[in-house]
Amino acid sequence: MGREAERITNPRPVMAAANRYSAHLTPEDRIGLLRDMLRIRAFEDEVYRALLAGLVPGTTHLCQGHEAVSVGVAKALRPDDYIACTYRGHGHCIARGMDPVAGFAELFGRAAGCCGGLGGSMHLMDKRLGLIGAFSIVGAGLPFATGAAMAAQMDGRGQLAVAFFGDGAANIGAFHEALNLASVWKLPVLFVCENNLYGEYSRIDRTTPFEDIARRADAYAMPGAQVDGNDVLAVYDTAAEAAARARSGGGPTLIECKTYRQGGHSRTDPAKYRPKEEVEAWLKRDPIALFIRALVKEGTLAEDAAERLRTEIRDAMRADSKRAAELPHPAYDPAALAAATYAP
Ligand SMILES: Cc1ncc(C[n+]2csc(CCOP(=O)(O)OP(=O)(O)O)c2C)c(N)n1
Ligand SMILES: [Mg+2]
Repeated sequence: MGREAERITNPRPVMAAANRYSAHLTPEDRIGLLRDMLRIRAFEDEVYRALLAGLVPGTTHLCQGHEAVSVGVAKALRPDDYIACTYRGHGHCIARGMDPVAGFAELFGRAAGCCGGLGGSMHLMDKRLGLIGAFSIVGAGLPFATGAAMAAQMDGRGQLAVAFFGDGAANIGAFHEALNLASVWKLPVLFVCENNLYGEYSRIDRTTPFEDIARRADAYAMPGAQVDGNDVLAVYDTAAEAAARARSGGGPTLIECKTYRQGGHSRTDPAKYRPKEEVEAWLKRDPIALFIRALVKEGTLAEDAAERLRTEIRDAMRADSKRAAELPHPAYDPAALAAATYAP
C-alpha cells in the first residue's frame, strides 16, 4: 500500500510524546505558561464573585479546570492565526492576550468591553488578536474556523485557524461538515475538542456512542490526536505538531483534550448530577497544581514562589475587575438600537 493510501485508510494518531516540542521551552517560557494558567483561573474566580454580586447581566460558563488546553494551544500559535471559541471561551481569550479589563468590562456590559459591552460573557472576541468569534450555538464555531483556514490557505502566508469546541458539539452537524470539507481541501485548521465528559447536565455516555472523540477523525481521513488536557506541556506538544503540519500544507488535525470542568455548566449550577468520586478524582488532577508540582520537581520554580505568583495574579485580577466595574455603560439609545436591528 502506498503512503498516501495508508494515510487515508489508517490515519495515525498523533501521540503527544512523539514530538517533544516542549523540550525546547526555556524556564521563562514554562513560568509564562504557569502564569497564563493562573491568570485564567483568577479571571474565572473573579467572574464568579462578580456574578454573585450582580455585576454580570446574562449568563456565564466558566472554565476552571480547562486552563491547560487554552494555554497549551495558544503557545503553539502565531500572532496572525485565527481562533473561534465557544460560550466557555474566557480562557481562550485570556491565553491569547486579551486585556482582562476589556474582558471584565464586556461581561459587566460596559462600553470599554471588547465588544462595546453589547456581547457579554458568551461573545468575547477581538479581531486584532485573531479572536474571530465566540459562539453560543453549540458547534457553530467550527465552520467559521474552517472558513478562516480557507482564507489563510488562499493568502499563502502559513497562517492557521483553531476551533475550540466541546464533546457535545461533536454530535452537531456542523462538526461533521467542517471536518469533511477541511479534510478534502487540506485546510490549515486545528479542531480542538475539550472533552470534559459533560454536555450541560448529561454525561457523555448518555449522548455519544463512545467517549473518545478523536476516533471520529478516521471518518474524515485526518490524524486524530488524544492528549491529557490537564497537562499543559502535552497539549503544547500536540498542538505544535498539528500546527506544523497545517502550516506546511498537511491539512487539519482533530485534537481531543481530556479534561474536566471543575464547576457547574453555567451560572450557579451546583453540578450535583456528577458522581462525587469522579469530581474528586479530577480535582486531584488540577492542571495548575500538576504543573506547579512538575516545575518544582525539575527545579524551575520554588514552592513558595508559586504561591507568591498565585497571590500576585489574583490581586491584579481583582484590581482589574474593580476597575471595569467602575467604567461607564455604553451610551446607546435602546429604542434606536432596536429600530436599527429589527428594521426591514
Ligand atoms: C445548537 C445548540 N443546541 C443546544 C444548545 C444548548 N446548549 C448550550 S451548552 C450545551 C452543552 C454543550 O456541551 P459541550 O459541547 O460538551 O461543551 P461544554 O459546555 O461542556 O464546554 C448545550 C446543549 C445550544 N446552545 N446550541
Ligand atoms: Mg462538554
